[in-house]
Amino acid sequence: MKLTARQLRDFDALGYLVLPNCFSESEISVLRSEAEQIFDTERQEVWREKSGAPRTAFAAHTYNKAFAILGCHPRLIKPLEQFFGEPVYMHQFKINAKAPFDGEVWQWHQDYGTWKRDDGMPEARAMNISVFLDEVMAVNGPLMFIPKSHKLGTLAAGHDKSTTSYPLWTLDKTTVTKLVDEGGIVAPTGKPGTVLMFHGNLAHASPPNITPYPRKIVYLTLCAVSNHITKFNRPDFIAHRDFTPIEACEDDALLKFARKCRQAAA
Ligand SMILES: O=C(O)CCC(=O)C(=O)O
Repeated sequence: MKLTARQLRDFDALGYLVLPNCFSESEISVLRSEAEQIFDTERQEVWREKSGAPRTAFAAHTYNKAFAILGCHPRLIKPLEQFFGEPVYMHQFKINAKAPFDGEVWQWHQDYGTWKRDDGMPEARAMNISVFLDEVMAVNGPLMFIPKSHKLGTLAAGHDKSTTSYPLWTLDKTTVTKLVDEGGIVAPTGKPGTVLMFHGNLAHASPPNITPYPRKIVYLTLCAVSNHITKFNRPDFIAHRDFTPIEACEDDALLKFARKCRQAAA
């Protein structure tokens, strides 16, 4: 999958790109059911909300076959190789659950703020490319972006270690108000299989999910290999230390895996 000149221009102007219908329901349904099984396990990589509901499963590409395939899927790897003009490695991989009724807030932040301060990533030459496993709606805790905020570099932030179970460098209310005056707020929605890529400096957040609708999203944080991290403060299942360039798998690898799972279950 190659981004068009128009898509690259839109990304540069706004800081994000929505790519609907990237993965079929057959591909997504196997990922969805594997994610649910992972969230049911007690592993150090599965973090929970204060209520005990699942929040994030880190590094599933290292212990689950379906997510290992997704972690090298050409529909995700190729656009970012194209964007950075070089091979990429996996800086972080997470499945965020945003559980029905219990999924908590993600405060306003820029991802690169954390990658720079905690992981010593030299430049904002990494970004999230995410895949919706459930339908993301206006009401079930969608990601909210402040368009154009990626143009302002890395902003001052405070280290929030208390609001949720996951420490984050967050933006204060005055900063967010100024950014929103300029760019407004958008909350991209979409069917399962939608892909969303966003710049490492794009300010974003998500509200709690108080609906019965699940909202699972997988995030691959892909970093240009020459821009690998230099500090190792966080556990390696959160900030990976393997800077090997990812080699993309075949485009139909997930479909073949889904078919095998269906045959095994029949
Ligand atoms: O999944 C979400 O709702 C937010 C995730 C997020 O902001 C992040 O991973 O940086």
